[in-house]
Amino acid sequence: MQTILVLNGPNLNLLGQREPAIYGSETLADVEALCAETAKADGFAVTCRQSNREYELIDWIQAARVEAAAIVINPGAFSHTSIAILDALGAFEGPVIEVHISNIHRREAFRHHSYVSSRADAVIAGAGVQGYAFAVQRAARLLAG
Ligand code: DHK
Repeated sequence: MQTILVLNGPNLNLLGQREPAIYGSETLADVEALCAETAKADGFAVTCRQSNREYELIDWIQAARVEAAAIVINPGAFSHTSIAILDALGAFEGPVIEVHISNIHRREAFRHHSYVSSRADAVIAGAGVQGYAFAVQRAARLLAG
């Protein structure tokens, strides 16, 4: 069974507690369960990881070159700052789906640009945590050809 790597960046460990008016009341555990359930329905497995550290996300993206068929990533604030994460994703050959829980285009100007988007095969923003389910479904569809 092929694996979809689901990566969450900084502060997403606080989902459900952090600014619920923006990010909702569901927890990271809820999101990871949703991804696993969605992937299973399409015949895929997921590996879910979260880190507040840029280097750790980069190491997991590099490992995905041999361990995963697709990546679903919410880079958190690193979306807006990290050329290093963009470069790591550039070295990954499978589909990359970028997720933002909030609609970053309706928020502060500094959130409007994401470095990751230039590598992403699809970008989902503003769908709440349901965006992760859409992202996993899209990755599964791209992998199924
Ligand atoms: C999550 C974050 O932590 C922010 O830094 C981004 C993103 C938006 C989200 O909507 O999931 O700007």
